[in-house]
Formats: sequence, C-alpha cells, structure tokens
Amino acid sequence: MIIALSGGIGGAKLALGLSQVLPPGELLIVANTGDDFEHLGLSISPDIDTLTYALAGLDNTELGWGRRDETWSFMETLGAIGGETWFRLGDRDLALHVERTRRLCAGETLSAVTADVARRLGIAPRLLPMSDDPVRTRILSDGVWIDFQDWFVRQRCAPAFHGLEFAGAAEARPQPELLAALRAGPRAVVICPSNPFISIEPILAVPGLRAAIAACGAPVIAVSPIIAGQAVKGPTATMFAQSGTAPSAAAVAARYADILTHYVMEPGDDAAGIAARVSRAPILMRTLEDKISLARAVLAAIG
Ligand code: FO1
Ligand code: CA
Repeated sequence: MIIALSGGIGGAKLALGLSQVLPPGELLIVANTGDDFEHLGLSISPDIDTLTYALAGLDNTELGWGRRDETWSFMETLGAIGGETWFRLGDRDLALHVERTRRLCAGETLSAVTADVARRLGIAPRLLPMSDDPVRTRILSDGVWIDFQDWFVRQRCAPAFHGLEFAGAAEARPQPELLAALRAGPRAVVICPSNPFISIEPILAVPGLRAAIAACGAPVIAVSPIIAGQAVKGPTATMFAQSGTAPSAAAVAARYADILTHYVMEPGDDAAGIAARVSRAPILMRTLEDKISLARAVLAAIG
C-alpha cells in the first residue's frame, strides 16, 4: 500500500498522478482536515473537497478549488440578502457541503461520508481524512489567533504569519484504517507537495501518526513544494520567510528530517544538508502527463 499524505491543490495533483499509475487497492490518500471549518451552518472540508474533485476529474483548474462547470446562483442570492459571500460556494459544490453536513449531523463519521462520496464519484483509491475528530489550524498574527479560512481566504494571508496551532490535535485519534495501514508495513509513505506548515504538519500532529510513520519500516518520500525558493502555489514561501527561514526545498526537507528517507526536488535546487536520499524530477505539474510522470519518478525513487 502506498500511503499519500496531502493537503489541497498541489498535493492533489500528485495524488491524481499516483491514482493513475497504481492499482486501486494499492493507494490510500490521507487528507488534511486542519482547514476544515463551520460556515453558513455547513461543515466544510476544503482539502477533502479539493482531493475529491481532483481524483474524480471534476476540479476547477482555473480556481484550483471547487468544481468545474459551476454556476453561482446561490452566492448571488446569498449576497443579495446580506449573507457572507467571502467564501465562495458554487451551486454544485454546495450540494456536497449540504449533504456532508446532514450525514455528519446524523452521526456518520467524516471517513464514512468521504469514502461514500468518493465511491459514488467513481474514485478508485481509498480517500480518508487524517482523523474523524476535529482539528482546526489557527494562525497567530501580532498576538491574535485567526481561524485558517478567515486568514487564508477572507484576509488573503495579509496578516503576518507569526505562528500556528492545530486546535484539537492533542485529543484527535488517528483515522483507524490509516493507523492499521501504517502498522501493516506499507510499500511507502508519500508526502505530497503541499504546504508543510498548513497541509502536512496538521496530519503529522495527530497523536501517534508521526511515530507510526517513523516506525513503518518503509521509505518515507516527500516531494518538494518549492522550486528555486518559490512556492508553486499559495503562502508556503511567505510562511517560511515570516518564520525566519529562507524558503527552499532543503528547508522543507528539514521540517520532515525525523521521518524522511527520500526526497524529490527540482533539478538545480540545492540539496546541501539533506540527509534523505535525493532524486531529481520536474516538480511543476500543469498537465495530467506531468502528474503521472512525477508519480512515476516518486515510485522509481523508492524502487
Ligand atoms: N479558496 C479561496 O481562496 N477562495 C474561496 O472562495 C474558496 C472557496 C472554497 C470553497 C470550497 C472549498 O472546498 C474550498 C474553497 N477554497 C477557496 C479553497 C480553500 O479555502 C483553501 O484554498 C484550501 O484549504 C487550501 O488548500
Ligand atoms: Ca489546504
């Protein structure tokens, strides 16, 4: 079993590539739920949604989130009656949030809903959250704690990043199937090219997961989300800079040093100080072919 840890946009591209080159029973994709929040009375799981849409071929490639072929009547009407419209929910996307909220309120686990929706959308690999317990990333800026989506979307990452916390992580239990797969001896654990601070480290913060990955006896391979000091997408580089570290592929590898055995980085980027076995491949994924070839490079690196 290949176990792939992923956040939203960047990680989902590699997850899709892996889903194209591995048999369905061979791939377990673990979604970050630290971005989750309650909004308009709905339970919203952005990284699960981004992974679901990407794996189902329904993703909106312009926006990087939400569905393609979307209409926005709900948002227009919501705005007209004074509702909050800073977090944009398309009409088709809205159905997923409404139905997930109904099923969670009925007592189903996030895993059960996630896996059932994936099955109904024809997604072959197993897609599960890191935990069925709530974990909420919050950003510290000038001594004020800001909920993640408020910082990331409403305030567009404007408040300086001075720190973060994963509220609820200490009480969260690892998703049971994930823990079992780690203990059964996977073929490898893949850390997808997502933001280490807000997409991968919430997963590693769930008690027991980091230790289970370290002890799994299989290669742990990460793909750099940074090329030549620039994040491919989102605030990764800024978050490094604002936490006092120069953004680089090596700086990302250092954050995973305790568990990493292999690392895939862009040709030409500096590998100084990286103890993991480094291999080189083009990191930028624009087309499905790019995603597939990076997935093949990851599998080739672990042999
Ligand atoms: N990101 C935005 O920047 N603006 C949005 O309006 C927005 C809406 C949205 C709706 C559903 C969903 O699943 C994700 C959405 N995202 C939006 C993405 C999300 O806020 C973050 O970009 C991801 O958590 C980053 O991985
Ligand atoms: Ca995310």
